[in-house]
Amino acid sequence: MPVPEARRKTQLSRQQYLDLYYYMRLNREVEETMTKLFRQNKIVGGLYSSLGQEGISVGSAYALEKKDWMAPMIRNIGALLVKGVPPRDIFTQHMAKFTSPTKGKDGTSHFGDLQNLHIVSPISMLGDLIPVMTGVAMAGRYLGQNIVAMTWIGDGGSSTGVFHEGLNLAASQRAPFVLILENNLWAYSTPVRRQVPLDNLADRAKAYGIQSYSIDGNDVVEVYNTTKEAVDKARAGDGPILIEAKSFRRRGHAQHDPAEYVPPAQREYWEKRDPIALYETFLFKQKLLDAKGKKEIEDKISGLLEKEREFAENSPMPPAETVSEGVYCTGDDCHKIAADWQRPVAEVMPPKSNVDPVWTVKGFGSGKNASRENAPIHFGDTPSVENSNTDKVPTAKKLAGEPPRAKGRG
Ligand SMILES: Cc1ncc(C[n+]2csc(CCOP(=O)(O)OP(=O)(O)O)c2C)c(N)n1
Ligand SMILES: [Mg+2]
Repeated sequence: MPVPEARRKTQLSRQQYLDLYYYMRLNREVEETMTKLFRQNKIVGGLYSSLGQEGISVGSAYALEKKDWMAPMIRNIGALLVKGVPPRDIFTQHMAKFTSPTKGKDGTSHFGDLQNLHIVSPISMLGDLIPVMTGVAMAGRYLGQNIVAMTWIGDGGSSTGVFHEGLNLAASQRAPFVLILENNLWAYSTPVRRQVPLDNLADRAKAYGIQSYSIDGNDVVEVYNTTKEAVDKARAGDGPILIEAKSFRRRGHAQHDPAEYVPPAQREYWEKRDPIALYETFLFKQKLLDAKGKKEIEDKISGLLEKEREFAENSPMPPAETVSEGVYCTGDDCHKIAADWQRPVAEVMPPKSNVDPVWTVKGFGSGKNASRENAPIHFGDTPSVENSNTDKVPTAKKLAGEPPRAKGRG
């Protein structure tokens, strides 16, 4: 449902309207630059396009505050830009350069920024970010930070088990969490109608008793207004909210996919509804933008991207001797992740427990080291008595109150 223009105009300041335009144009230009780099064989990994879906990434991320958290998926470069990621990080990341956030260890967008921008890295397994970001939302509430967490999911991803588990968890915990469901009509080559028996994917929210909206994803102002309302409600304690933004994936799944399975009439329909062209018409009509202002924005973007692309192209590939570094986290010498406690630690930890820390299972004891009634849950892996560090891993017999055997294994 299109939002009446009167309502649209009262929501944002002139600068904010222009910000939305700037970020949508920047989103498109960053991706266009990467398409060219891909064709020059300079992109190392896969390249996914959000052509025609820029209004969703930009409008939804723009509704977040600086302190809020988000986790983007492959088609959310616009959300990264709005949150403050410089284009050079996106270019260097896709080119696997040593200057990239992952120091050349990834060829797509698997990077985040936990310290400053509050971005959790994408997880490739579709839907897994839903319980993760529910956890972030709950942690923020627990720590009294008054934050909202957001992530995105596709129409295909909304059919994974973890989507439902995650949303149910968020609902039952009333987590301050907003989920944007980008219904772009295709999941790889599968049309949405062949995989979900619903007209509106927002109806999935009914199963969890949470609020939902179904909106036009090609109308950036509608995306922003709806998301802002949802973010405000979630922050106020109304629980999680699902927003289905309807759109269309204008390119193939990734660069390798010509998407010849898409009916031409469908493509034609959506190409006429380009979100940037629609928004530009709106801005001109409302006298929020004119030809001079448009040229200024275009010059700003091309100037910025030229510098950022040059930086990326001139950056070195990772030195060979760093190949094994940073693959597995080795603790503080790898990177420090420490909780940023907003309240005294003692206040947020559970009361000290006097229960033995090993989980015992009554009558479940036939492992290598278990010979009596109760066994630690990993009984097969517990060290033999003479080698065991009894402070750390009590053996089955110790737990059962038996004297340890002198030698050998059972
Ligand atoms: C659990 C899981 N299953 C399959 C895949 C492989 N896969 C990656 S993207 C994709 C299609 C996703 O479609 P959709 O969720 O609609 O998102 P879109 O690509 O349209 O943005 C598939 C099947 C995966 N990454 N994770
Ligand atoms: Mg899809």
